[in-house]
Amino acid sequence: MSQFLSKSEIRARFCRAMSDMYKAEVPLYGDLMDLVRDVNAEVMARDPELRKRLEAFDNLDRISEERHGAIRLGTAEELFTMRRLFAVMGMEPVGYYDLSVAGIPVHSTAFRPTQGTDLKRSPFRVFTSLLRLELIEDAALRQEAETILARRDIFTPKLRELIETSETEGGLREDEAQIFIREALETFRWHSDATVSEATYQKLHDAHRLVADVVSFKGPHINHLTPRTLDIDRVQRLMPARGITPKAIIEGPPPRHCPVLLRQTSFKALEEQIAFLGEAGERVPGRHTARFGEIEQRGVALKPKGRALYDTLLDAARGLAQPKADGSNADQYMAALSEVFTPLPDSYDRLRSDGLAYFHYFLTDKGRGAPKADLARDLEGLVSQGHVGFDPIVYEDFLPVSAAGIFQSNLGDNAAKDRLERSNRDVFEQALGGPVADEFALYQALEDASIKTVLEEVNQGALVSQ
Ligand code: OOG
Ligand code: NI
Repeated sequence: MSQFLSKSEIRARFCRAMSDMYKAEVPLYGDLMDLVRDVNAEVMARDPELRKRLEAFDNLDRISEERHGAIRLGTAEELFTMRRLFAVMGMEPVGYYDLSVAGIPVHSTAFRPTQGTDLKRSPFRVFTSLLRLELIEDAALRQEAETILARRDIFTPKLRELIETSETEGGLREDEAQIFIREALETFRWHSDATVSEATYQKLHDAHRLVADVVSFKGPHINHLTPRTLDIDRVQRLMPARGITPKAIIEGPPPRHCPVLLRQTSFKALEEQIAFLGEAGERVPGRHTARFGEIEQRGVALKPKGRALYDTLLDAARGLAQPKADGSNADQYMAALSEVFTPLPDSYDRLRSDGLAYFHYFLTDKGRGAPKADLARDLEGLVSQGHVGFDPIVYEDFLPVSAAGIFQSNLGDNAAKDRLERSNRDVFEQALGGPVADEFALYQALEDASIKTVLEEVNQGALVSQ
């Protein structure tokens, strides 16, 4: 039992190690982190109430830490082993994202912690995509890509061994966990030496830029990390002054008093020096664009009814002004977004009473001090008496339209936008080796658990009189 390091502790340490590695690999990402930290400090200085709330419910030292990263895998076996790797850190696959609708040849899930206490310790998650090789039309090229991918092993032997140890023993000890983190980093590390010739790279690149990114390298380099910001609009505005070029618009809902779901923006991927494989094994200099930095700001998780409304409103906004990659209509799009979103109530009271969002319920001080006989027996009664309060449950997942926007801004403006043949969730889950969890069920379980606790507290010692 206690001989094992907790899975959350391993995840938190891994997240920090990955952050250090990525800052060293992509210095501009370090600049973005500095900006995020400065803006977060400013926001807290401006808003002492917020600072107090964050102090109570979060860890102030960790406010600006990474909340997610992303990788792209090439084969079913890689996805299968990746699920086992993330399980060592208490991360399970949640949700299925079909990016084919936006012309991106991948389907994806998010590996993340699912329990309240684990999310609190470290909410770090990894958006994980599997390339859909079947979409390469040229049969010879598809075959070539498959052969190249079959040759690589993205996991070190020691890592494979420790994944198995964790599975059979139920966890890793301190010394094993340290080695696990070190070996796992190898999987996510950048390799500037391509495993293919320039000609092969070009063919893969012409099929789709993502295909070249996944197939041409030794491993699934982490392609971005994403810290949390307390004011995403401000960071977006300040990026250029720090020499960082932001994508044209912030993805997700408009700015609101009561934030919902997820807002995110990124800086454009950098063009980096790489080396192709020459005919006689020599290195041929080249360039590749893949890695970037992102920021996110999360709000309350929406119930299916709220989410359906969000999807409808987002569609409507995009109908009014399709955001252009060059940013020329960014203001127009943001204005349309704010305008169109007015039907989604901007108060937690309404979001709750209309059944649009998930909340965590708790006994208030007033409720705690009240004579038992005065307490209502049902949740709504308790809430209207002020004996029970509620806090928004934070959205922990991703949004397919937003993810497509992040992908596209980093694949260059000429990335294909045609719809592709729809992806197949069964194929994905077969590769994964199990089903992905349903995000709505997870939020509902968190809400239900808080209601159960509150009602138990209310009923404790109370006479059951009938
Ligand atoms: C993943 C892009 C999606 C997000 O935050 O929605 C994503 C990728 O580029 O591999 O990270
Ligand atoms: Ni991301």
